[in-house]
Amino acid sequence: MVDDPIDEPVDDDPIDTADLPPDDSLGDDEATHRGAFGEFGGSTGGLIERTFRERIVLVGVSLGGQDPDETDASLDELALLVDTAGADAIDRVVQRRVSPDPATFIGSGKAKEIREIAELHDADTVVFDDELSPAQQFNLEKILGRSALDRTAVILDIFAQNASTQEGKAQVELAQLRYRLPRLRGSGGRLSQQGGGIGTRGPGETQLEVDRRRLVRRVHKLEADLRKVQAHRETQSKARSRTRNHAVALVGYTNAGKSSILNVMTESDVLVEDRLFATLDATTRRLSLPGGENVFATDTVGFVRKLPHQLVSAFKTTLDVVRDADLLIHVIDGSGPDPEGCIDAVHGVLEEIGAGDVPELKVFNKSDLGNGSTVLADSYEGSVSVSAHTGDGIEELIEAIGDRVRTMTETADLLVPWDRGDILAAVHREGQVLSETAGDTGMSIRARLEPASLGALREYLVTADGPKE
Ligand SMILES: Nc1nc2c(ncn2[C@@H]2O[C@H](COP(=O)(O)OP(=O)(O)OP(=O)(O)O)[C@@H](O)[C@H]2O)c(=O)[nH]1
Ligand SMILES: [Mg+2]
Repeated sequence: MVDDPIDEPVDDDPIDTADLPPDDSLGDDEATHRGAFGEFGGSTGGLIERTFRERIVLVGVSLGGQDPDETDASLDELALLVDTAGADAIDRVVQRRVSPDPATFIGSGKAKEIREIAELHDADTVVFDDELSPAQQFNLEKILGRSALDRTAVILDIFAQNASTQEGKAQVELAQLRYRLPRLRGSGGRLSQQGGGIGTRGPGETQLEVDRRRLVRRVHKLEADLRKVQAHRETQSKARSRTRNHAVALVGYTNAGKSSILNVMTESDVLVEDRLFATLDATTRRLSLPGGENVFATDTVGFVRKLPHQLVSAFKTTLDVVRDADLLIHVIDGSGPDPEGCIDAVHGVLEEIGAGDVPELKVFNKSDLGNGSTVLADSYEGSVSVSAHTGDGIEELIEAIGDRVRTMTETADLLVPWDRGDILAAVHREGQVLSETAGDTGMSIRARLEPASLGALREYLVTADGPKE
């Protein structure tokens, strides 16, 4: 960055894909083009160097009347994110400002101060807790003489490391590309390893155009691929709704224990790790409830404060599961430092993905690590305290899920005459049959049905025992 010839602060330069000329320079190349990052972002595909542990200075800004404790908590989390990404946070700088500086976010005086701190520590990179515009990032790198990244870049980096399935990889790559595209011009050596073409004027501009076109094409390809996955998901979810099994989704802050809870509830072996964003792909398991009915339970990606919007939109297909669920099992680490802050952050993301109205059941996990979970469960009505490790409270949790699901359907007894095979089929299709007894005049069936189906079948009802047994 230091020897970059552009001295003037630059404006944001969002890419307008419509203006880009058609690209025929790629030819067959595209078919073998393995993600943009192998080419544009170095061999690891991440923004953070991993051949050694980078030394990182963190910068947080309390804007306006923001509580400094909040900034501090957010920086603690940023340190954890940096560590998960494989680097060491060695110092932190906190600044108070009324509003962000448009050119450098923190102001150029403060930036120079941070440069001195970074030099003192021999730091490789400065990571800002807030999202920097491409121009701010570019200008900061010039002043700091080293890479300036933001929280978004760090989270994207972790996601890139953790993605394992094709869909997960595609979603992460799409998010990374959307993040990188507007930053191509301002990017320094690390982001552009194409023979020094990027960031220089003259012939470099042409190279930049080529790079952009490639990335834009890649974005379109990924979007198309993900749309196909989404169409497939929709077919699956239609099939699911025909069987009338309810769907619950485990949501919550990253590392709260969602996968662990799914595992103990369904005796599965979904990956559990003491690291942020261990789960990126949705896994669905059948969960048998005490009343005999089944629900589909899906484990989902964890949330975090200031989750990058690029990721939220790229993970749309995964997160649709959450929006379409009948019930959310909101897992909270009851032993964590700020459970309430985590709850708020999760609610924020749920709103963002259109799942704000899905009913939720709060589950305070890790009750084996102190009484935090039980105290919290007492203060939130209808919530449960559990430990995925010891199994404490899991039975109660499953019962609570059963109770909540039961309020969504009604149990009814029906008598279906033998000559009405069509009605018999309809009961099976639309409801969950709990028992069937062959009688003289027809089949006696006890089934859970949604109010609409119940209405259509009322002719065959023997009793309907209301929403709860
Ligand atoms: N002490 C204790 N640790 C737990 C409990 N449940 C989960 N953990 C630990 O918490 C860490 C995270 O658990 P996961 O189940 O991977 O959490 P997650 O919510 O799925 O996390 P992400 O997928 O990364 O968002 C792991 O180290 C677990 O062993 C619990 O009840 N007690
Ligand atoms: Mg998980």
